[in-house]
Amino acid sequence: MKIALLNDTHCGVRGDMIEMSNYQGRFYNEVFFPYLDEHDIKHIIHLGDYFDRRKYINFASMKANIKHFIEPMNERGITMDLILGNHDTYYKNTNEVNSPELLLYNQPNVNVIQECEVKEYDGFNIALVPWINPENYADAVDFLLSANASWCMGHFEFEGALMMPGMTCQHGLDHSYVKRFEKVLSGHFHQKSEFANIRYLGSQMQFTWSDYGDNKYFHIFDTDTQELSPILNPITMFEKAFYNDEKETFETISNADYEKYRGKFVKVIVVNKENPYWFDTFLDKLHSSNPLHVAVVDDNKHMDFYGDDDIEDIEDTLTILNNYIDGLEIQGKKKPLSDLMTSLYNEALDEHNYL
Ligand SMILES: [Mn+2]
Repeated sequence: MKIALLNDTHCGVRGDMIEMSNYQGRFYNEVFFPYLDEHDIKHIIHLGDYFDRRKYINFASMKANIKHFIEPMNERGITMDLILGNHDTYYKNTNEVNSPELLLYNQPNVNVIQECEVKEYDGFNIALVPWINPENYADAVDFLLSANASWCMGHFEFEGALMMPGMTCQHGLDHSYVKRFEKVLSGHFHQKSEFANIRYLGSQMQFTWSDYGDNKYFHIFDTDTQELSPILNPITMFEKAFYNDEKETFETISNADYEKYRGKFVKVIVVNKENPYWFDTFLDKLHSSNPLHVAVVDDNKHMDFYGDDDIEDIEDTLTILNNYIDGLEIQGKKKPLSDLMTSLYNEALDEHNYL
């Protein structure tokens, strides 16, 4: 049988932001359920973090989730095993109080996995492991070392796994506890990655700037062939617009396609801004497409605050960078390098806006 895998869908994400629940709805409605319909898939395993906030949810998010996910699932006769993730549990040291059990108890098609168990899917055994905490740690390790299954799915924090680009998890479960499995699939970290026999599937949707540029997938697991197929979610929430009017004319700026920014978080990264009027036109056009949020990242604008002769010899970071590049012996490559450094620098300035 074919099973659809979801993980880290985080109902209520970004402080129950309504635009985010609309985005989640678009994923279910335009991408996920049409695929399940087309391939006649009737079962889902969710690898944890169904809800976003550990202690509460806003009624509008809950209602939207029922409309966007639970009702379409029920209408199709689809069932779901829902493994608890860390965001689904109220306390950090036990899974005893958890939102899926409390909020989805009246959903007959949803089976909440609160304890480790081996479940058989059409003759194929899969070990299902909810979030490991101090209370269930010993039992979970026993289970991992003895479960009668070759594949394991859960919500794991493994030491050495990739948390986000460039950052590795320094604590967590030793992955030698799961080495006897052929494959371990996990939710938790939203960036997809693979190490040893462990595969972090990555989230299906973009929730923060850390997800920018990261292709998001849900997965189909075939119990007959043990084949795992990623299916792309093409809908994004985070876009960057690199502004460089050296490469443009007023016409190309006026006639560019701004529709792709509609309803999204947009970062405008200024590489080169020679003509203020053109830049204003660019921003007007961008805003007319109704983006959700626009941040302009432009270090050049700080220059406007100076102009005072007293501080004339203080060099800003970009000037230092550009002077350095200027001194390099790389004929003909200085300009593209300088543009790249400016764009990276401006982007880095804004990185604390992560999350
Ligand atoms: Mn998560």
